[in-house]
Amino acid sequence: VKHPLMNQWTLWFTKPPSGKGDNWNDLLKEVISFDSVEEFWGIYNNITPTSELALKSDYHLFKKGVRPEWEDAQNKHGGKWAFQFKEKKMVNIDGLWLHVMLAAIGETLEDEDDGEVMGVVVNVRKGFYRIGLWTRTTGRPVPGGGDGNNAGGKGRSLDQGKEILLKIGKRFKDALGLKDNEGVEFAGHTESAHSGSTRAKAKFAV
Ligand code: M7G
Repeated sequence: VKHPLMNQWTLWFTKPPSGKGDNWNDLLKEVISFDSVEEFWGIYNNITPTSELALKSDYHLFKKGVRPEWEDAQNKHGGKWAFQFKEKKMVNIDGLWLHVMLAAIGETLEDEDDGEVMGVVVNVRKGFYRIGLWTRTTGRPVPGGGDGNNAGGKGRSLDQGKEILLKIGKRFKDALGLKDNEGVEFAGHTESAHSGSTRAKAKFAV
């Protein structure tokens, strides 16, 4: 028996640069798509744990049809919630990443008609791990909206849009088991792209 997920998901991997001249696009690889709980575990049990990946690797788990890139039509007006775990030896990154993936595919990070969650990401870096959650909007409705429900923030006021993003940020923070004083920060992708790094100035935090 297969237990279907609400959405189809695709796992992506960013491999570390092998030399100079590698650009973002050469390094980003689509791994596999799935739409059931059983397939998820089959994949999870057969891929390298985050804790064993080389520096500059990423896993991205995104809704099928959305590339894990700022440039994707469904991301270009969006942003991300993120938290950096700086004590790499102390943190159970495999457990945290599993928990966040299960929250994503189990659809517990947002309410059914929010249409905000695009995917989740783990970055392996020198000095930290970072887990992120990408959203379709930055709280304001996007041009053209998107498919279905309130996707793209259609028919939302600015206050409602921001409230939904803050709610998602809190659920993400809970999924990561963070303490009150450990804030997850939100930044729009446009700011990230312009600063040349995702360590862009946070727009808000929870
Ligand atoms: P990062 O992996 O988000 O954070 O971005 P880091 O600075 O902690 O490593 C690292 C770099 O990867 C960026 O400065 C970009 O050069 C590239 N990069 C990352 N993302 C998510 C994208 C993307 O969506 N599109 C493009 N074109 N480059 C990206």
